[in-house]
Amino acid sequence: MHIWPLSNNEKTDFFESSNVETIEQIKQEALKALASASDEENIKSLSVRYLGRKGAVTQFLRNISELPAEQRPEAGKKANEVKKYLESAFNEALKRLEAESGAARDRIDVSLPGRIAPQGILHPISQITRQICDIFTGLGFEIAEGPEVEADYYNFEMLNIPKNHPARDMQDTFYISEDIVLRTHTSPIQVRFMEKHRPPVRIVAPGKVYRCDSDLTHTPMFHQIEGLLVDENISFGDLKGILTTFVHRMFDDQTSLRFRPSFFPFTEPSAEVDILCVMCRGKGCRVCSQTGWLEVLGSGMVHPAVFENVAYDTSRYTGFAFGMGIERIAMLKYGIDDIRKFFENDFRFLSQF
Ligand code: 2U9
Repeated sequence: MHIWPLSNNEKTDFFESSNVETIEQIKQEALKALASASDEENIKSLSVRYLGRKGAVTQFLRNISELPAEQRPEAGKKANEVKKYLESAFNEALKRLEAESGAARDRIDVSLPGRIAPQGILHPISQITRQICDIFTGLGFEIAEGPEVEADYYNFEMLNIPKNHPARDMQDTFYISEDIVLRTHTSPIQVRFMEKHRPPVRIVAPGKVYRCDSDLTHTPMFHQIEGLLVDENISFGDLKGILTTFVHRMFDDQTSLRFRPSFFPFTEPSAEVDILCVMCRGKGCRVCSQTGWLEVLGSGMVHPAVFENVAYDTSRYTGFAFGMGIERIAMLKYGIDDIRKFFENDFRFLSQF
């Protein structure tokens, strides 16, 4: 028998067969449909189809009054039982579905491959700084650090660079106030260290320095590493020995050095150090401006005036100091021609190191 959908012309048949058998058929058909309902929407529409205002069970109940009087009590009882039974069957089915989808949501598939987090690298300047520090710590030096915002006193005065000294113009200083500057070199670290420690002193001082300068080879902030060795009987020969070992370890044993006389207020005598061009090996190229040599370091014997400022006995102690720009060393080591590349944070550039 066809139970659903009920159309007006089917109504008559339905009345006539409206008895216990019919309501049982409605129940079986509803349960069959429920068994193949796969989602919440299906179940809810079945609930409307059988138990809703115009649903089959509701219609059946409504039409009981038209049955012969003796059939009414049993049909009514049975129809109410079916109604309750289907209500709870639909509710159960909805609950079961919810529990199943919750379990699926919470389930973790441990066989799925893990997500690989991209791994960063140290900035090339940090890598070169570490390499340089490692070479000097291997030679018995300690690492020293100090403030980037520095007193004029430590950045200049203590290093034999008085106010109005022409050497101040060389360094294009950023002034915070009349007496406070952004350090123009890492030398004040070494002055502060000498104030606190008696010789022997063997330190390297790496860090950021600031100069009001910007072009292809200069940036307002760059990195330096300076070294200081103070003890009895330290000579220019020791300076040459340490710097030669450093250059050979940083580049290779074939990289010769050339010491040229120079001037710095804090060292006397002073020398600039050239290395054999790492690109053309002395033949002459664009990088070394056809000279075959590259300037990489400044150095000298510490000026006695600097020792006097930190109350070191100049009749007993001598020492040497040196300084280099870390970007310059990194550019030569990696063949980079524009210093600004280090500061643009272009990951395509940085990820090559
Ligand atoms: C103290 C005494 C002496 C450090 C020195 C240089 C020479 C030098 C430049 C290299 C390239 C700076 O980055 S750069 O522009 N440095 O030429 N620096 S001697 O002399 C000192 C330091 C501290 C107490």
